[in-house]
Amino acid sequence: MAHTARAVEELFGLPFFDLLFEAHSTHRRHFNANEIQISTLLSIKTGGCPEDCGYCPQSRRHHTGVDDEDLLSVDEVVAAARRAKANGAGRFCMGAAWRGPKERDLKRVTEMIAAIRDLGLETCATLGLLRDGQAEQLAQAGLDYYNHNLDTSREFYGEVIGTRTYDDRLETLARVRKAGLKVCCGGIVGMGEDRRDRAGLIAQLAALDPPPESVPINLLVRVPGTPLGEAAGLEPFEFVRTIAVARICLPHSRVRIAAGREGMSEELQALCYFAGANSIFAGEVLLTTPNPKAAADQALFAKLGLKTCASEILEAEATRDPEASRDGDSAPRDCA
Ligand code: SAM
Ligand code: DTB
Ligand code: SF4
Repeated sequence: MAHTARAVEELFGLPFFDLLFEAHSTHRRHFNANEIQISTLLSIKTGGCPEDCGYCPQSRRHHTGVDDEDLLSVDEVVAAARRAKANGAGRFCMGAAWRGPKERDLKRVTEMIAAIRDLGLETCATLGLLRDGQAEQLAQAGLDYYNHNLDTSREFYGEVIGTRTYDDRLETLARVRKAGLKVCCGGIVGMGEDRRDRAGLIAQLAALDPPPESVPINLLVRVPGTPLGEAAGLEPFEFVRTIAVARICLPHSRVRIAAGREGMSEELQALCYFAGANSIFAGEVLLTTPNPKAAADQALFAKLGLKTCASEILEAEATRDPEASRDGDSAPRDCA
């Protein structure tokens, strides 16, 4: 279904319970509403990034105390992936503070991907802009997902990022799709954008053809020393509305509460899960900022009767059911 930005903005304006009812009904039609997918994040190359993203503690233009470190070794990353698997993660995501990968670095990342997939984990990488042929190299190594966010609406984008354009990002997303990778693409809210921008972002995500399989919604983590370190923040019900609208407009996608869960109450997270969020990052740090402890997440899941799901892709392969991990299936997806 095509969603114009205006139509999406109208969804935002529904009475809260009407919006939640529609979102939760959509959620149940396409997913098991009691299951959550868990990804673990690792920063494989931290800090010193040449880009100027106004929210990011890893830009070398901002003074945040995040040091410029080298790309980790394959052994270090595989050891972290083993720990993640032991802690119940189904997907292992690697982030690098680059504008985009250099060929030599990409080679090491492809070795990491192959080794992690051998452990029985889905793999995801977020390495910045990709040039021609790089997405294919990642696909060949066995990468499942590539994360590259649009971050906000086209209109608000220039307020936050100056060193690469919205179209640069769309181009990378097209390369990722063309190489046969699954797309993980979302954005950030709470940067001082208005509702129209949040609607514009979701309309743009829903207009990707096909839409992203995975949609991270980051609530800005305000890091002192970044231009957005003192942003006003977002009213919690507006965050729930954003999740709900994303669920309605992207009915087949996994919607993830990405950054920003640290500091959210259990009740707020529960409302987000009811509104259609069905994925999180687990582990005590995201890339450089804190995230809730695994034990706190598990305690909340137990209170809500939520189960975590293992790897959808690898399970589907194991049962030789290639349809199970595809978008567009009409039966609710059950991934445990
Ligand atoms: N350097 C690569 C890039 O930008 O494409 C990959 C890593 S970058 C840190 C991945 C995403 O993290 C960004 O697109 C942004 O959406 C999110 N992010 C970064 N800093 C954040 C913050 N302070 N709060 C919330 N999300 C953040
Ligand atoms: C995404 O959308 N959010 C994650 C992941 N993709 C790479 C990153 C969040 C980073 C939050 C700030 C930090 O920890 O440095
Ligand atoms: Fe660099 Fe990515 Fe941070 Fe932008 S979001 S400054 S590209 S690490």
